[in-house]
Amino acid sequence: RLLFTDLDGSLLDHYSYDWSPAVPWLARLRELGVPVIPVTSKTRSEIVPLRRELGLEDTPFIAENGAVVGLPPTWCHARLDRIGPDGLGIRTLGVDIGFVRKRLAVWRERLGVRFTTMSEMTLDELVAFTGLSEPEARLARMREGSEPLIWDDDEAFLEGFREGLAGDGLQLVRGGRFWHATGTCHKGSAVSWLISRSEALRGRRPLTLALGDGPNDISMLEVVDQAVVIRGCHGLTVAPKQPALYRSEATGPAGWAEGVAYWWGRADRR
Ligand code: 2M8
Ligand code: MG
Ligand code: MG
Repeated sequence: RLLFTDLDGSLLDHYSYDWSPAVPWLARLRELGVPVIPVTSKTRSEIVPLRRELGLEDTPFIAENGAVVGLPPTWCHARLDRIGPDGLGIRTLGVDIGFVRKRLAVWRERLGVRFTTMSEMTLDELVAFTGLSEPEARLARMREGSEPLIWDDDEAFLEGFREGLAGDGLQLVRGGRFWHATGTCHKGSAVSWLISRSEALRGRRPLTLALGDGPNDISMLEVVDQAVVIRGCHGLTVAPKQPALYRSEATGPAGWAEGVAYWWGRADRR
């Protein structure tokens, strides 16, 4: 079995980033040997210390909405992956951040639309807007394949902006507080890639569960066997194409624990 999870608003509380209601399930899944795989908008630099705190240092992770995949040694393919000095294999499935930023500037100029990218915000502004601490905000700015932005213009102009970016092979996905400009990979494509990797390494297809609260989670909720929409502050209005879907009553990490218990809490549901 494999469990894929969004972080902000799902495993972590949207406001406080606390995960204590999920701790008993994290411990249980660890005992059972079920990898809990973060799939997030966060950067690799943010995830590396966070997964240590969460006790997830042996499991893979997907950063920046599918642009970056981190693989611990047991998930690496000796011939295919380049393994870093920290023992972590890194796969980039997206496009270079320099290209993303360049094209954002071009379309802003051409269409005359207004938005603020994360790299244009001061550290103080970012801290105030996200509630992250200053050191955490620094790590959030170390982007490799996606740029978060705040739309300061009429929603009606979003469509034209989207079309412009699409011509460059870029897309815009909605996270919690930000829009994220990335390549054509998304959470779903990166999750599918990891499922295939697991199958190649272990010789059989795992049973998969995914949990998320935002529009950028829909693609991953659709490629797994079982899914949970966590009740959120931004309200997921689009329904994922997923017959095995549970919607939690509780929000954040309490909803996360509720969703895991719904699918995997009783032996007859496995
Ligand atoms: C951004 O991601 C969240 C999650 O969906 C959002 O869009 O609101 C990212 O920039 C991430 O790197 C950062 O940690 C987070 C902080 O709230 O915001
Ligand atoms: Mg979220
Ligand atoms: Mg997220």
